Amino acid sequence: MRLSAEVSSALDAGRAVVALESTILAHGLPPGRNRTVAARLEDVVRAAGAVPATIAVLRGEPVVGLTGAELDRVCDPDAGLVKLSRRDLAPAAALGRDGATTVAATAALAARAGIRVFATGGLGGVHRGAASSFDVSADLDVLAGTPVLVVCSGVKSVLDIGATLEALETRSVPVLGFGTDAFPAFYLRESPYPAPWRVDTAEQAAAVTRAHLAGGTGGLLLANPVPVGAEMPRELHDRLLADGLALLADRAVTGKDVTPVLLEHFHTASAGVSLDTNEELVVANATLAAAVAVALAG
Ligand code: PSU
Ligand code: MN
Repeated sequence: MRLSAEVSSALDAGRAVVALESTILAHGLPPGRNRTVAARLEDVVRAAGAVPATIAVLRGEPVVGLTGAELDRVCDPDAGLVKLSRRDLAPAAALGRDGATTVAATAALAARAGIRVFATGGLGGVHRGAASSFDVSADLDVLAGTPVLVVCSGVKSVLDIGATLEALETRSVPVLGFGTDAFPAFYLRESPYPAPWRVDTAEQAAAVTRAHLAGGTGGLLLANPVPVGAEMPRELHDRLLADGLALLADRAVTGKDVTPVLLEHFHTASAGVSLDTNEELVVANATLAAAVAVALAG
């Protein structure tokens, strides 16, 4: 594993560092837009007083703290990065491949590097129909066993949100709503499900994180609703979701392609509305994650 000099010296000095994932860049956002989002995420983390560490695997080597040129590569569709969950890290390393890391893989590498706070868009979870497909994201099991705070906007409404919350309870993962009593639904500020705990400040989130990580069992989730002005109109959202689920069935999409295909459907069928929502929520999460990391370091 290679840490950038900036990330490594920040960690040595006990300064705030925020991990960022690369699957959202390589497989969650369209080319071009992904690079501007990557830069914006790093900018807001820095503006809040923390050091960004975007994580990916390049030529088999896990890199924590990508350079600008490495971000260009991750965001280049012609570079052909594969989507790497945690189970894919050893094959990618041994075979010298380039890959973008999901929440599961990023959390594992971040924790190995000593980073305690990680920002993303949405956590993977239990898919609709999981009772027969068994499609449950590795993000859940990995979070349960990895000492890191994941800051996200809940889980995508394309998932079975209730079942995902049940799975998080089973795995003893604390779930905190940030300034909300409702668990957020990614494109929408509220799902029909309550957030098990509520915090209203970065300091409170840091205190809970410190307490949970001291227990040594694993990670936790801070669910931050998409900013008010950036939420998708609910009717548009519900229509795209219904069409997207039908499209998955028509094309028999399964496995790791489900999330990227659904995200792309939302982005194209909404003519970019969902893209703006996605960008604003992940930027807000990176900003909040930096504030929590600063509070934790202080
Ligand atoms: N959040 C986003 N865009 C994404 C993802 C999350 O805003 O592309 C990615 C994350 O990397 C997450 C993955 O780990 O989707 C979940 O994929 P799967 O359902 O195949 O585990
Ligand atoms: Mn899956």
